[in-house]
Amino acid sequence: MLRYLTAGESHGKALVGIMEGIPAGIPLSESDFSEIMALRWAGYGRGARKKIETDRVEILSGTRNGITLGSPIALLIDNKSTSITKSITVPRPGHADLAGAIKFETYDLVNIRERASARETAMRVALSVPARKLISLLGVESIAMVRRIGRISASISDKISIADMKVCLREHGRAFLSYDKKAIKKWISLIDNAVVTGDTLGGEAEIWFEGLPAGLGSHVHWDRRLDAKIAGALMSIPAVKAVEMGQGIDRSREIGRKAHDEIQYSDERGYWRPTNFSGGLEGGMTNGEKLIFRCFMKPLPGNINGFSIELGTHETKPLSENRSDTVAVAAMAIVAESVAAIEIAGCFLEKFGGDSFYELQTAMDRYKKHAKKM
Ligand code: EPS
Repeated sequence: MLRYLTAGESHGKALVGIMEGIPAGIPLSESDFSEIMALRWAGYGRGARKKIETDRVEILSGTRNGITLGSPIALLIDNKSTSITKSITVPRPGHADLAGAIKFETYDLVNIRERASARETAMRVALSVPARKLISLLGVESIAMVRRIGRISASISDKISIADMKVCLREHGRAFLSYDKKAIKKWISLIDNAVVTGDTLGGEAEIWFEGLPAGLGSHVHWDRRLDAKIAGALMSIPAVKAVEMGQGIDRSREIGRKAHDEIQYSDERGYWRPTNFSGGLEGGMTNGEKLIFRCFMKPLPGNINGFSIELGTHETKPLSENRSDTVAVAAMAIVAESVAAIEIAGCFLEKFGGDSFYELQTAMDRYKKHAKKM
């Protein structure tokens, strides 16, 4: 079983995280974190905070000489921006402010928004690194892309392999997680315009995982279904309001014959499907095809100018000036890929077990040989 916890307020001293259940024998050092942590900040349209934080991850426990021990892995990210002294009493619509204040019986909204902030996702991305390493050693690759910002969609060819897509993104659109130059051009003016008008934007991300064996997750109980685990993890990302597995929305409009992926067999590929409407998931389990899902983010409630009702006085007051991102869809894409990687790593551990990576790999190799013969 893989479990994790995070703690830390947006402008508190630090973010901390603990992950328990990663087996022994996986190479893990602090340099493994830098690329993905930088990618979470890379998106165009992020706020001033991006320039302040370095998001360097320190490993406090769980490794020795750069190898995991099988004991809990504790991580720390220092916050550079740490001063919030003034209280805030006018709740922002669309934020955790009001519901949180009522729930915790506080008149100071800072107490709520500091933990509700998406800053917390920095630690979840950091905690995904041991999980990402585990699944990558088992042959799994993944990628996160931006599919839409506001109403402007980018094209994403499903014919491109993850390896080629990574090269495209590096060359053309790291800050947008897209290779569609036309869409990127339109996104830039859309975002620049939103900065000028003091507004925010939402959008949609698409994530792929390749190399997953059939049979991760389980149909036998609701809480073991991989699609449920991934959807739950995605919906826990701040500002995410919807999730789609494969072409779930589009195919719900079709007749049954057009909604399911035909099964075929060849000696070199084993069982395979010419289409992938299901996004690689059937009955709550992987089916061996590429895992594809989408995650939808509402426009952030942070920057918006306007009025709201003050706590206690019930007077209409202007919203206090609030520093925020204009758009964070690219960051959300990386967070979505990260939390899904953790769920997938958990399913590998559930299926193949093992205190050491060697044990896990041996069990998986046996399973793969058996699956090929079926
Ligand atoms: C956030 C507001 C902004 C964002 C922040 C989320 O922070 P600040 O108020 O300090 O400028 O930049 O995101 C992060 C700090 C991060 O690491 O992603 C909010 O109100 O949720």
